[in-house]
Amino acid sequence: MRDRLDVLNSTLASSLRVWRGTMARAPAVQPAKALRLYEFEACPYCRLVREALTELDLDALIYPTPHGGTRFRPKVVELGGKRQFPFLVDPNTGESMYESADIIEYLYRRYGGRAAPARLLRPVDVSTSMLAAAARLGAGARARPSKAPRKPLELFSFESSPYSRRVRELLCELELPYLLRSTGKSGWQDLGPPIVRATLFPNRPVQGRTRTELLARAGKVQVPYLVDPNTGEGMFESQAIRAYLLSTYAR
Ligand SMILES: N[C@@H](CCC(=O)N[C@@H](CS)C(=O)NCC(=O)O)C(=O)O
Repeated sequence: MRDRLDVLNSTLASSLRVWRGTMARAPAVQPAKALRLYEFEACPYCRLVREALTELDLDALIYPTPHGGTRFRPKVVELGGKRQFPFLVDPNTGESMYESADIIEYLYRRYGGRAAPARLLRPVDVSTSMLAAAARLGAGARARPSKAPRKPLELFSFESSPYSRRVRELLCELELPYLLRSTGKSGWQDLGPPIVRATLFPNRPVQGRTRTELLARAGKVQVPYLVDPNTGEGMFESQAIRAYLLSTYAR
């Protein structure tokens, strides 16, 4: 019951952002080396950057920096000089930057081959992202004690996915770094849960960079899908993934 309510609440958070961070369009250029993003789930500005990652179909190494976190917060001060999030490092160009609007602009121009969406709606974006964070009642805001993994985990997810959000929030609270595999939808036929797609469009071939990869690796296209290279585990289902993360990494 608690889990169902939480999924419902996560759906509300996505609705407050009018489901931005759902559809993906292939980038003009794929970065050769993974982008690095220092951020936390409950941060409204970070959410705007994560939406852009989905919409640009870009993967990124996520270094979670929740309040009270000690694993990656100091690194941001060391690299950029101040404690502010999001903070992007692009090892392909040597660029690093604060400010969500600048990061989004940079990602669109450098990798999207197109201009970023106009900033006219920026106040609306920021305020609805704040409302979405408030709706989540502090999930993905504060660090909890955890064991550090040897290698980053890997998560197939798209920003607005209500189930994926619950996994990302826990990864964030446990300060577990992960390679975010952007798994945005490739067309309107992909909208809705996997079961709807399978019923309405059973013969539609799977499309999209990570979607085809997910099908080949795990046998179906559903997010979240977590891979833990430290233990060899690979699993679907947000509830099972959360239970796994808690039993493996929480102290
Ligand atoms: N204008 C900045 C605002 C960023 C900002 O205020 N971030 C907050 C988190 S939402 C922060 O870094 N707070 C310091 C902290 O969490 O310790 C942007 O758009 O990136």
